[in-house]
Amino acid sequence: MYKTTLKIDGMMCGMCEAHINDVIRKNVKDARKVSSSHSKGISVFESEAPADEAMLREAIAQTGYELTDVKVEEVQKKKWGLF
Ligand SMILES: [Cu+2]
Repeated sequence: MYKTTLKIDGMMCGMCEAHINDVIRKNVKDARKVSSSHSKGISVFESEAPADEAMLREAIAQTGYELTDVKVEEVQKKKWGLF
C-alpha cells in the first residue's frame, strides 16, 4: 500500500478539487481515499502499487493545473492485534 501526496498549483475551489480527484481516479485504477484540498494545494490518495509520477504529471498538465511535487510513501497495513 502506497500513499501519494501531490502538490498541485492552480486549484481555486471545490470544483477544482473534484476535477483533480476525477483525473486521479481515471489514471490510477486502484486509487483509494482520493482527496484534494485547494487551500493546501495538495491531493492525496492511496494505491496498491506505487503511482507513476510521469503519467500523473502528464495527466494533470492536460487539465490545466500543474503538478509541482510528488511524494510517495509506503504505508504498512494495520494488523489486528496492534490496536
Ligand atoms: Cu475551482
